[in-house]
Amino acid sequence: MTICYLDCHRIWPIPCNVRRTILLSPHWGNKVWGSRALSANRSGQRGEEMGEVTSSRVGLTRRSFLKTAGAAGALGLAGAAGMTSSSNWLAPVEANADEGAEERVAYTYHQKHCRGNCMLKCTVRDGRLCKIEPNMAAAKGFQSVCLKGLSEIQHVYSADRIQSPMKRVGERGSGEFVAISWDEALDIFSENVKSCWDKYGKSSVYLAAATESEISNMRNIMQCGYTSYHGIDIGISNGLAPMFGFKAASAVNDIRDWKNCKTFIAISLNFIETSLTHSRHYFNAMEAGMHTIVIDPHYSSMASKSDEWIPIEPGTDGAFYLGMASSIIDNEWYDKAFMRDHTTFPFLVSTVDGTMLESPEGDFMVWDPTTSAPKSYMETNDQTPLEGEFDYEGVTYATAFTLFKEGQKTQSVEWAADVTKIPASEIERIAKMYALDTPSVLAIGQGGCDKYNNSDIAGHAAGILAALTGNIGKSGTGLGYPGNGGYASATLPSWPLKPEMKTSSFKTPVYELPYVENDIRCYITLGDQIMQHFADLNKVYEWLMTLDFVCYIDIHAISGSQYADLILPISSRFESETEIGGVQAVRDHIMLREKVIEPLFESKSEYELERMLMDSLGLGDVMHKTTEELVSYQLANIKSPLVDQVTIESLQANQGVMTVKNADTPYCPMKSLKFPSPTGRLEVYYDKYLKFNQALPVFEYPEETAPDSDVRAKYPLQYAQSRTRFHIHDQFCDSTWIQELYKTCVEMNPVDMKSRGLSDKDDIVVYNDRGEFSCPVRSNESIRPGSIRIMEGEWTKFMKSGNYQNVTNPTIIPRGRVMAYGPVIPYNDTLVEVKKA
Ligand SMILES: Nc1nc2c(c(=O)[nH]1)N[C@H]1C(S)=C(S)[C@@H](COP(=O)(O)OP(=O)(O)OC[C@H]3O[C@@H](n4cnc5c(=O)[nH]c(N)nc54)[C@H](O)[C@@H]3O)O[C@H]1N2
Ligand SMILES: Nc1nc2c(c(=O)[nH]1)N[C@H]1C(S)=C(S)[C@@H](COP(=O)(O)OP(=O)(O)OC[C@H]3O[C@@H](n4cnc5c(=O)[nH]c(N)nc54)[C@H](O)[C@@H]3O)O[C@H]1N2
Ligand code: SF4
Ligand SMILES: [Mo]
Repeated sequence: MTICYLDCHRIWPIPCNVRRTILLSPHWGNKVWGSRALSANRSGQRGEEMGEVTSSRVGLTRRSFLKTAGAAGALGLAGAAGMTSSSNWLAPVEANADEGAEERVAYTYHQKHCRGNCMLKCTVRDGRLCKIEPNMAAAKGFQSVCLKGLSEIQHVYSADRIQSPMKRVGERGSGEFVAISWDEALDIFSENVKSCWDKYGKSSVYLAAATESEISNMRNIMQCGYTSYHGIDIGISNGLAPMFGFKAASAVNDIRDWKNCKTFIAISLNFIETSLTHSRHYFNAMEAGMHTIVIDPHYSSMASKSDEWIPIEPGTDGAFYLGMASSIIDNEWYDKAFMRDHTTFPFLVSTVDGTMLESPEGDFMVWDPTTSAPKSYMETNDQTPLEGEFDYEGVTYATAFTLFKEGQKTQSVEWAADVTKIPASEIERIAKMYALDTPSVLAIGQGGCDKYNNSDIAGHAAGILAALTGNIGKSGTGLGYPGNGGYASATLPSWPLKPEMKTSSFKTPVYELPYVENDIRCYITLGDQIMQHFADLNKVYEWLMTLDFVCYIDIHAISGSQYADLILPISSRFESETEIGGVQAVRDHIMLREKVIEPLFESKSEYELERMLMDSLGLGDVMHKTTEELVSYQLANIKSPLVDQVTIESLQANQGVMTVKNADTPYCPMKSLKFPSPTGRLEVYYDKYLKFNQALPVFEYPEETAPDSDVRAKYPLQYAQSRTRFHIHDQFCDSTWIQELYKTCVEMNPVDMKSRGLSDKDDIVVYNDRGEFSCPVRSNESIRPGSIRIMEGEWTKFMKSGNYQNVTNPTIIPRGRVMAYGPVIPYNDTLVEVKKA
C-alpha cells in the first residue's frame, strides 16, 4: 500500500530512495546560480498562520452570501455543524469504534486530473465520511492515496461547498445571490436555454466541462457547442501528430517498462508531482539502473529526485532538441538502418519548392542507385540512400535527411547553447547518452514548454530525435507525455442516444470566444472553466457580461461562480442518491463508484442533475432512468479484448474493482514499429507546413518572452504557472488541511526579490498591461532568476486581490490554426513586473 504523505517540506509518494543530485553551474552574466544545494523548503511552507477553519453557518436564504463571504462565498455547514472545527472529529473513527455507532465501508474512485484515479476504501460512521484508505483489492502498484485524497474527509464538508441552487440578484459579476428551490432553478435553466434556442438556434449554447466531469449525454441531447479542452495540453502533440499521420501524438510505453530504459530525459515534466501515484515506477526504474536527466528552468521536485538537473531558459526546449540533433548528426550517432526502414528521412523532396516526390499512384519515392531513378518507398532496401541530391527529369531532389542536415547548419550545438543557456558540452553529452546509451526515453510534459506558441516546433524536433536514434516503440524507449502511465484500458461505451443528437460545431474557435465577436449567447460550465480555460481574465469577464445566460455547475463555489446567473450544486464522487454512482475503466482497472454518503446539502449527483436538466427541457426521455441502468449498460457493452465479462455484482464482490487481462504485462503500443501514419513510418518531413517554413523544424522564440521582445523593457519577469501536488488545478485550494502546508503565493528567487526590495511573505502586486493581482511572495532559490512562479488554479478568494489569470497571455498565432489540435493558449509566454503591495 502507498500513502503519499506530506510534511512541511516535501511529499514523497513512496518511501524515497534519495538519489545523488548533480547541480550544474550555469552562468547568468557573472552570477552563478544553482551551484549549491538548494533549500528543501521549495513550495511547501508550513504557514505560521495555520489555515483558518471556517465554521460559519450562514442560512441558505441569506441574501448576498457570496458577496459577504468573498467572491467564492462560504455557505457554511448546515447539517454538518462542527465537523470541520472539531478536533476530536477524526479521533472517534478508531477510538470510539466500540461505542455502538453505525459504521460501514464503501468503495469509490477519486479524481482523474491528477492522473491518479485512486481506488478508495471509505469508512462511514453515523452517515459521515470519516476515513479514507487505499482499496487493497486494486492490483499491487495501484493501492495508493495522497494527501488530497485523505483530506477529502474535510474537503467534502468544506465551507466552500455550494449547498443549494442559487440565482443572481445583483448585477452580473456583483456576486450577489440568493438560495432558491430546485424547481425554480430548473425553470430558470429551461427558460433561458429555450429562449436562446428560439432566438439564435441550438449552436448558440456552449457547454464547457472540466476533465473531472463524467457526464456525456447533455451535450448531445442539447446539440450545443461543447468542449472539455481547447488550447490546452496540445502544444507538443501538435508537433508530434503529423509524424504519426495525425493518428497518435506520442509513443509512450507503459511506465512499468521504464525499468528497461537506460537513459531517461524528462523535459518540461515534473512527473513525480504531477503523476504522483505513478512515480513509484520512476523510482523502481532508477533502482534498476535508469539514468535520469531533468531539463527544467526551476529546481523541480523531479529534479531533486533525479540523477541530473539541467537548468534551461524557459520557452527554448525546441532549441535544446535541435542542438541535440545537430550533435547526433555531427558525430554520426544516428541509427541509419532505423532511419532508412522506419522513417521518411530517405524520401525525395524537391529542392525547388520543397514538395515531396510522389509516383502517379501517389506513393512517396526514394532513390534507386541501381537504375538512377526514383522508386516507391515500399521497395526500400539496404542500398537505398539516406543522403544525397539526385537529378531527375530536370529537377534536383534531395532526401529529407540531406535537407535536415543542411538546415541544421544554422541550428548548431553552439547556437542551441546560446539560446537555451545550457553549455554546448552538456547538450552534446546528453545527446550522446540519448543516442548511444540506449534504450532511451524522452518524456515531455504538458506544462512548461507546452504552454508556448512554439511548442509544435519543439514537438516536431523531439520526434526527429526519436526518428534519428530509433528510441521509439521498442521496450525501454518512449516519446511524449507519460503522465497517464500508458496502461492498457478498456473503453466504456456511452449511453445510446438518437443518431441526430450530436454536438454542433463552433463558428468561432472556442479559445477566441472572449476576444472576438461570436454567436455564443449561453454559457453552461461544469466546473470552473471560466477561470481555467481562457487567458487574460479581464477580457473573459467583459465577454461574460455580454452573454444572455451563464450557468455555473460545480461542487465548490470557485472564482468563476460569481459571474453566473444561476449556480447549481453537484455532489462529489463520494456522494450518490443511489447505491451505484458510476463506473470508470482506467489504469488497468474497471472501478465502481458506490454510494459512500448521501448527497450533501441540496446537491445532486452529476448524473441525477443531468437527468433533471434534460427533463426540464422535455428531452430527458432518451436518457437512462437511473445511474445503475447506465452502469449496467456500459459494463454489458464493453467491447474490449481486455475484458470478458464484468457486472456490478462481480465488481461489488471484489471491493468494486477488477483488473483487465494481462494487467501485469507492460503495454508497449508501437513495438511492431509499424507506426499509425499512412506510410507506416515516422513521417519526419511536414510538407503541409511549408508555408510556415516548418516542413522541418526551424526554431522560433516565443513572442512575448523572446530576448528582444519590446515588452521586456517594461515587464522583465517571465511568469510561470505550474501544477502542484497540493492541488488538482483549482481543486483543494480551499482545503484547510492542505492550506496548513501550502498557501497561495508567488515564488521568486531571492536575487530578484533583493533587487526589488522585497522580503519573504511581503504582499506583492504582479502586473502587466493586461491586469494585476496581489498575494504574498515567497523566497525560493529553486526558481530561476528572471522568472516568477505561481501554482495555477489559485482562487481569487485566497488572493489579496485579483486573479492569477489577470495577466496571462491569450495570443493566438496563425500557424496554430492549421495544427492538428488547434492553437495553444501560451500561458507561460507572459511577462510581468512585481512590486510591493
Ligand atoms: N497534483 C497535480 N497533478 C497534476 C495536475 C494538477 O493540477 N495537480 N494537473 C494534470 C494536468 S492537466 C497536466 S497538463 C499535467 C502537467 O504535468 P507537467 O507537465 O509535469 O506540468 P508542470 O508541473 O506544470 O510543468 C512541468 C515542469 O516544467 C517546468 N517548466 C516550465 N517552463 C519550462 C520550459 O520552458 N522548459 C522546460 N524544459 N521546463 C519548463 C516547470 O518548472 C515544471 O517543473 O499535470 C497533471 N497532473
Ligand atoms: N494560467 C494557466 N491556466 C491554465 C493552465 C496553466 O498552466 N496556466 N493549465 C491548463 C491546463 S493544462 C488544464 S488541463 C486546465 C485544467 O482546468 P480544469 O479542466 O478546470 O481542471 P479540472 O481539475 O479537470 O476541473 C476542476 C473543476 O471541476 C470541478 N469538479 C471536480 N470534480 C468534478 C466532478 O465530478 N464533476 C464536475 N462536473 N466537476 C467536478 C472542480 O470543482 C473544479 O471546478 O487548466 C488550464 N489552465
Ligand atoms: S488526488 Fe489523485 S493521487 Fe491523490 S488520492 Fe486522489 S486520485 Fe489519488
Ligand atoms: Mo492539463
